[in-house]
Amino acid sequence: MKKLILMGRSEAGKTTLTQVLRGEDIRYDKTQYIKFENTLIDTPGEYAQTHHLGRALALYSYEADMVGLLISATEEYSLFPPCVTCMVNREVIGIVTKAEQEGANPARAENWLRLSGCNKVFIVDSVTGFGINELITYLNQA
Ligand SMILES: Nc1nc2c(ncn2[C@@H]2O[C@H](COP(=O)(O)OP(=O)(O)O)[C@@H](O)[C@H]2O)c(=O)[nH]1
Ligand SMILES: [Mg+2]
Repeated sequence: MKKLILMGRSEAGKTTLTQVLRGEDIRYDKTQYIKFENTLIDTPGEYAQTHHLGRALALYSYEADMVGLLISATEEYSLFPPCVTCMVNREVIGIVTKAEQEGANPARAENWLRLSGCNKVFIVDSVTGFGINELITYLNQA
């Protein structure tokens, strides 16, 4: 599987997605540091939410083959600026989480990710399993 680093604000669903991709049970676990385990790198949301820490994320992306930018489908706004994907020389994919949660608007989140430069966007729900197989297939073959 390609080595994937996940970035996005707190509560976007990064840790839950790493648990699902590893085939683990979902349990809440506040991410306090950049966690490198096998092919997945989980990051604290604070790094994406704080201007100068964002640069640390860009640097850390060099540890991975691919960057995943996450936005929850229930989110009211996007943290990622337009065309931000050019900050790193890795493939950047978009991942919309919580797609099947009540009140979700996955199309809006997908649009934000495309504006930020993601050509490929996966729409998933880690709790229901929606879209997870497509993402795993892509990580295994890309
Ligand atoms: N319904 C739904 N809830 C999710 C999903 N992903 C995460 N959550 C919930 O959202 C909360 C924050 O998730 P977490 O993975 O810790 O977010 P992180 O801060 O980005 O690591 C937890 O209560 C998760 O159970 C999803 O795809 N669907
Ligand atoms: Mg986390």
